[in-house]
Amino acid sequence: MPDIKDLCDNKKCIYIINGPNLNMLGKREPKIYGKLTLKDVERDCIQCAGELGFNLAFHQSNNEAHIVRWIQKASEEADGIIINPAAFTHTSISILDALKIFEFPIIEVHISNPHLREPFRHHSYVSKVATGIICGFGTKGYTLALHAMASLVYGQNT
Ligand code: CA2
Repeated sequence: MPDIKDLCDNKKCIYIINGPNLNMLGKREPKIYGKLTLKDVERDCIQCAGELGFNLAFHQSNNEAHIVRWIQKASEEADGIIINPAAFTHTSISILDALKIFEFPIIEVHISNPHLREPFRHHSYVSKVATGIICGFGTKGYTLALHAMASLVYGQNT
């Protein structure tokens, strides 16, 4: 019996989830996070996802509960999660627990390289369940993650 989602649309669905303060991208701290706004990043991801044959849901929240809810929704309808949990990377067991339920690839993205920064950024709860991690490539890390996701979900290099 085919899944209801496959009957409506047989494209793979990828969720990109962003954590707190990433709505400030391009507006503050350009030396660390670059000049592009989150809207610019979303536009680039929509284009890249289209080229890779994905449907894309792109979210940002400053609220941990919203992020947990999106991960739970992804468990019902997504084929992969790309997540930059921002500061929740280093603190959130509830995001880790939500991700543990997700059965498909998870790619953790960081714009900066947290390992070159303060010691409190060196530990990530999300890395415990991430299939792979991309960090230190600026906002380009998101489209790099989409390409990596394509090779994971289609089982080939694209
Ligand atoms: O490098 C990353 O992507 C981080 O996830 C960004 C988080 C930080 O807590 C992590 O350690 C590494 C912070 C996001 C804050 O984003 C801002 C963007 C522009 C201006 C101010 C904050």
